Amino acid sequence: MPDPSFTDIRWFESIDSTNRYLLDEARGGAPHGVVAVADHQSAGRGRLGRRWEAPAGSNLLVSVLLRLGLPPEARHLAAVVVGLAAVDAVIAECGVTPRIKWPNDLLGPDGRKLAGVLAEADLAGPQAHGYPPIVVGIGINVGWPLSDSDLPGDLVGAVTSLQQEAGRPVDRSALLHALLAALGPRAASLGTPEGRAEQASDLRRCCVTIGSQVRVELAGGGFEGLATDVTDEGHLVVATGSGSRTVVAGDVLHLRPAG
Ligand code: BT5
Repeated sequence: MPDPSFTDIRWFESIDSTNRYLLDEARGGAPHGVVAVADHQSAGRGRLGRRWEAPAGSNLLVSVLLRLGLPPEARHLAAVVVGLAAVDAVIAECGVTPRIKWPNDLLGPDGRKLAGVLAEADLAGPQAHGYPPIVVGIGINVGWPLSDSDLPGDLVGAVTSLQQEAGRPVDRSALLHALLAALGPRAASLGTPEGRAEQASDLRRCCVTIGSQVRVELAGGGFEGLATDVTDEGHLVVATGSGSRTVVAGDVLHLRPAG
């Protein structure tokens, strides 16, 4: 059974972006827990203005509206719990164990991308407990791509799907319900510092970035170092020649994987 918070599920045959839809709904006062799902997005969003690709009817494209009253320093954990719930759901439904690449990609066993998460806060709208609602969207590659020949050139070798990894078709609706069931308790636990620390420690357990040599790309430039930990707020700690740096948001390239 899905958590009662995530029972208002609005399933669209086609929409521009489920994140855009829920941000607009949030501005109109929609409550915590509304879920938007699409068979197809005409303008699926990645982070930093990038695009999210998925042929109609093939993958799980879902967003949730979270009004958790999270203080700004803990806001990243909203995206973390969606990523962790997706890991739970993939393990339960497919028997495949994805790892998380910080900040929030799910990777298959050989490091190809299975899913991506996009969190957007409505900083302009009416706020929950003084803090903005957050829309977290996730695209999980369920039935597409079936092989590299399905992919545009720039994604060849970098992307996989649950069907490829599990070796059999995976049901999108069952995956969605498993994700929402796992998300309920994870999102609720963000209400206390202890719960937030618990989610961060679950992230540590499945974060393949920790122990990897990384390049961090930031708006004003980048740097390299060894990713050593994530903080209780879910931020990445990177040891560099000139000391330790904590990364709140940014793109990470794994230069040399852990182990
Ligand atoms: C992400 O961005 O990984 C976040 C993706 C979030 C998509 C969901 S779907 C439901 C909700 N509604 C939305 O409009 N968005 C969310 P980023 O880390 O920026 O990755 C984007 C990059 O991944 C692209 O520039 C491509 O290189 C690559 N990419 C595009 N489609 C992909 C796919 N299906 N699988 C793997 N990689 C993909």
